[in-house]
Amino acid sequence: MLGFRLLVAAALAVYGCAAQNASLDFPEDFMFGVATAAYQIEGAWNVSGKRESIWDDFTHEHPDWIADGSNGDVACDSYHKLDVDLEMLQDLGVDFYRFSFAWSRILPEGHTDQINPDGISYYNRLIDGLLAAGIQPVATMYHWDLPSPLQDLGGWPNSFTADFFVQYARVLFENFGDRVKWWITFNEPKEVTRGYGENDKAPRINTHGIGEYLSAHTILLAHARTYHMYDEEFRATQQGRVSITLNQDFCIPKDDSEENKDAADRCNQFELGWFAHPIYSQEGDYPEVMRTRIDENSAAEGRPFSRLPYFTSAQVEYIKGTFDFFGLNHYSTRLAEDGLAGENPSRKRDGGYATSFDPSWPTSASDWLVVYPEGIRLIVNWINATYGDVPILITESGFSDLGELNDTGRQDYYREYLRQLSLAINEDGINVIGYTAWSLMDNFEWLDGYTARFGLYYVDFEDDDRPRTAKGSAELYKQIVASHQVPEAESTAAWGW
Ligand code: GBH
Repeated sequence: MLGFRLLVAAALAVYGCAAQNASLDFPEDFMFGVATAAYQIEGAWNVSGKRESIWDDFTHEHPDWIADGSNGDVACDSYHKLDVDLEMLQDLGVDFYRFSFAWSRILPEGHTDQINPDGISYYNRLIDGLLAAGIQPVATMYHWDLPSPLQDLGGWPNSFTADFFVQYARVLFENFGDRVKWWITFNEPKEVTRGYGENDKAPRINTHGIGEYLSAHTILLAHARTYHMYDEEFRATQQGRVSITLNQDFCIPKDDSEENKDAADRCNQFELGWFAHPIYSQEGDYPEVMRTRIDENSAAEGRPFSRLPYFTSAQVEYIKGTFDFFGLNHYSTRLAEDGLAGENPSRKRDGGYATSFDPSWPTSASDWLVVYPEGIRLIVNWINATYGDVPILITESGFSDLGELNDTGRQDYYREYLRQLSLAINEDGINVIGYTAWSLMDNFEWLDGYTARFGLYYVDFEDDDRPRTAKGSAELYKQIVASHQVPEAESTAAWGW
């Protein structure tokens, strides 16, 4: 009798589980959000005490480096349109809003001797507005806008920049940590290093092969120090989470050959493992394949030291484990093959791989972004296989076009990427805890200026008022957030999925 009752109970439990899986693509507690970054939306570049960052200088001194010669002086004018942004967020019904603090709005010179009260009060109004609307703030400390005076001292290749970052992080914890429970120290450190190595990001100092490794070294230490500071001084009272956001457009082998499989692995190690291995792996430090290849190349170049700096063993231990989740920005996928690319020397060349796209993959308004939905399932599986069962928060993902309101390309992208992500969760058992659409609204897209648009909301940059209009994708996302389900496409996608 007891056996029978257990059997019925078990059958009911299995049925209940299956019924739940059949009805929901994402678990009840899965979080949906949208993201922006300070320089890309705020404008107000020189008012209320804010001073210049390297992106102000870059765009002002070299409009010729930006596709449409534009800058973020006004952008979406979110500094003055906070209430409108909050209404949009509320309308979408998102669980969280990922935004970034502008370091030079809070500390105009980058240093803590001068704190700008207007900067503090702007972010207080944002955070309080979010909480009043039931939206969790997810705050990025650094989304690429280094205060110019710190660049004058050398910027990220200078190890002292870590000291200034930690002092700034303390100001953020002290002022906002009572209400912000999700912290991201750095957005995409790999992209930050491109400003010192690959010549396409501010401050565009091309010290390729050296500057990018020194910058990464400083950033990893700054991140770890910030994490430990939170542990020692703030965690007990504030009870939040602190991590970092790494980006990877996943590399898969161009064909089945062993050398191209190795090339794809090197691509993921040299781009994602570079930061992930020191923080998330069991053994810590840079990936072995980077250590070996860069040490060998440096020796062959006749250098007395490796271009990849060394951590002391105490530093390896100190950096290891400085996470509460894995922040991942993922947009696209690439094919990797064995070969030499990039300047000599450079990180790319040290990696010994070249990347390309399959011509059948749908394209976007950004030359680096193609649509390969399975890629998001593959990369979260790779992270889980490589670093263990860490909770993964997708902190950015999205699609660019030229600004259509009926943005079918973006709607297809979100539908297909989210379907693949739900398979990773439900079929593969990967611990993905949330997804963030980049972006809430069209904004200043770095070197592309305003030519490539990522928003769920359209922004009219010709109008002084910067009016926002919901696109089709805003409606779709709203529906997904509310139902935790990905609807079937209403019409056949132009791309034939
Ligand atoms: C994110 O970066 C940023 O966090 C966000 O600010 C930005 O607006 C958003 O995505 C959309 O771009 O082809 O070798 O020259 C995305 C990072 C940008 C990384 C483009 C790869 C091109 C590499 N990606 N970049 S390459």
